[in-house]
Amino acid sequence: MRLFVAIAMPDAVRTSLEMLKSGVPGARWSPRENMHLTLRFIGEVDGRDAREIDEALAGISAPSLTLTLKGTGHFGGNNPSALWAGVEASDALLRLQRKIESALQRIGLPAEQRKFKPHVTLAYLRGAPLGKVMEFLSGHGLYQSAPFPVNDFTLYESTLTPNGSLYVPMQSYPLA
Ligand code: 2AM
Repeated sequence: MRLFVAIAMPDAVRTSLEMLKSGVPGARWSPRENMHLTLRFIGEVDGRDAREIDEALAGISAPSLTLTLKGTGHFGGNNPSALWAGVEASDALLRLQRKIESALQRIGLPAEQRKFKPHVTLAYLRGAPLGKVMEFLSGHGLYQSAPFPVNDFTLYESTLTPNGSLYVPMQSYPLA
């Protein structure tokens, strides 16, 4: 199974993100139920590893936090591959991400090579005109969600379907 660890977006935040989802031809907008902030992508593991991962995550002790989504951006430079909403800088979020990273390394997962760039993916792009992407970004640069509490994080299973990825929450872990 293909796993990742993420923070699910509260309903009100999903609603605010829904309003961003238009104006870019070639965008495959993320369905409302998929909206999340990835803390750690794990990838393909077997059942035994999944149990170890679950135990490692259950052993994490970290405080609950407050986050605010802020601004929009894209990945892929001049050949945009994704649009996302950004996250206002949060030391508590970075500390949580580091705890998850070290807990997973302790049970033998290879270190994440990519720098952590907190974001909520809004759309994957294929052949979207750069001008439209830039218009989207300048039009939504001031996007900001209300601050929201984060009281847990979740281990998700990602299943590929003909209609895109389906993200199924497997287990949530409370923050203190
Ligand atoms: P994305 O939202 O930027 O696409 C489930 O696929 C989640 O894991 C998504 O949030 C995705 O990030 C992230 N993800 C998928 N593949 C990844 C990879 N190889 N490295 C890091 N994160 C990945």
